[in-house]
Amino acid sequence: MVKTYLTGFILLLGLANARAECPDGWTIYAHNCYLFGHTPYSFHESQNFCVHFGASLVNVESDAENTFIRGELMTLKAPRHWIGLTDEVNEGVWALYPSEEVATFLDWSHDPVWPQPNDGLNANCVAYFNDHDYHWVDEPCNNHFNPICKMPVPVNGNRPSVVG
Ligand SMILES: [Ca+2]
Repeated sequence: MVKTYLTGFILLLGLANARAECPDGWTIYAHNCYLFGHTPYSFHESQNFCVHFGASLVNVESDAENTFIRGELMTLKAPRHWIGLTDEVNEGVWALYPSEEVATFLDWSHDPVWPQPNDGLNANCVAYFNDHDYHWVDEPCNNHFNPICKMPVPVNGNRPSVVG
């Protein structure tokens, strides 16, 4: 009897976990899944890469989320990664991509030699740079960096929620 309950409990735990899981290779943080791409693409190719998975280039929306991403990049010793932020539409107005909402959180590099953003009309897309302590740098959108994709944790609607 006890064993039956225990088995049921473990099964229930397994299903509960399955309901809040990211696909293999993705990292969960605060109800979202993140993919740190290993292949460099242009900014727009990076967005296509993310859309292929039902995701989008990451919109970094808070200090906490930024701290999470920077920690992951430092752990991975990753080089340079695009995020979903651009001033392609209005130079100097940094908007989330693709929504075009003006960003309320920014984390430009305060590098003493190359403070960011610093390239005006030549650089309309934004990336984390390892050589800027994983803060943000404006870059030409055709440069090739790895994508960071973000999507809500998938809901497994076809799985039973409770096991009797
Ligand atoms: Ca610009």
